[in-house]
Amino acid sequence: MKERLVRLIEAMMAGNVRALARLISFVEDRQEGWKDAMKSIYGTTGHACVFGITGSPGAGKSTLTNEIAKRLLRREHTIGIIAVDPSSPYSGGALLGDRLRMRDICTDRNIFIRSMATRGVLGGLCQAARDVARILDAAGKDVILIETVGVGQDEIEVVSASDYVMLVTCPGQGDGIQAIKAGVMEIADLFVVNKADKDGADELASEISAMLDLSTEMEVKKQSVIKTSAVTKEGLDDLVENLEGFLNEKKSGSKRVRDQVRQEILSIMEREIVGILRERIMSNGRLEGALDLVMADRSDPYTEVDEMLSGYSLMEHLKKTEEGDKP
Ligand SMILES: Nc1nc2c(ncn2[C@@H]2O[C@H](COP(=O)(O)OP(=O)(O)OP(=O)(O)O)[C@@H](O)[C@H]2O)c(=O)[nH]1
Ligand SMILES: [Mg+2]
Repeated sequence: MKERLVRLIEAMMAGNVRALARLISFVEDRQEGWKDAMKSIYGTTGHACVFGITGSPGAGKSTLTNEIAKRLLRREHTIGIIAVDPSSPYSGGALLGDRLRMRDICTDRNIFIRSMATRGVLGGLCQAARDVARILDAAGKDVILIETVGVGQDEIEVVSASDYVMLVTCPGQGDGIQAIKAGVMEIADLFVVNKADKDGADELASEISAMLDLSTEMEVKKQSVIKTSAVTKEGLDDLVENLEGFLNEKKSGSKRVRDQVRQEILSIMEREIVGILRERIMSNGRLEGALDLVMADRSDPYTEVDEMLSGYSLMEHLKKTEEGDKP
């Protein structure tokens, strides 16, 4: 590893905030040596507890993140926040909005906030968020909050990069729990009904509890439903106590860690392979050639992908060899 990188990592470990920011950018931008950096810090990680905070747009995720962070800081935790920005990396509007809402905590030196764009992240948001979370972990943050956007596949993806998932809902979004996307309900460890100062919060909380009673009959997991309000501050301390409960659970050795590392390995591998192939077909004209054929109705995307892949001896190799199959 280059001397400069070694020094950067050392500075980051010693608590230098600028070094932390630079290392994250270095890894995000895939600068030469990024993987060595990840390898070298990996052994120091695994102590932080990562919470994914998801839920419908406008439910209050940023507001709650802010309130949670303030309370955790008071309880002497060090915090990293990863805000996943729904807008394109070129506009930055939503990002600024979130920064403003989080401004109360921006100045605290025990907290580090990082925004990430959902688009343009090569190989997926999930691994990108994971990398950043690992770096924050190495920098000594003991709680990492990942706020995701409430749309698309990204929220499910980020969920798999988290130790625990908090689903934020609020009354007045029309169709009640129908608004909660299938698949997310099962993944959530904690349900928050925010904007409890508004009408309909009690009904929504009961609806969710009832649904959980039905769906968890056969499972051991028992999720809590907590009502909160950023206006009246109701439920916020309760919420933070719940989060600390998860922190302690993680510290005492959660059984999910192995599953997570499995996902991590698969995700890194996918990113590597797809990254190489994607770059290749984009730079050698193969992609555009395939596009021409499909657009002219002379082929279809499935055939083109088969053709592209069969052109690489690597793929043939992977399909038949046993060499790489040794445990
Ligand atoms: N009445 C009331 N308003 C709230 C509460 N919490 C948040 N809000 C308001 O709801 C709006 C959305 O809050 P955000 O925290 O930005 O919600 P979000 O889920 O992060 O939104 P996106 O990131 O855009 O999806 C803001 O105007 C907040 O001031 C609450 O407890 N009660
Ligand atoms: Mg937000």
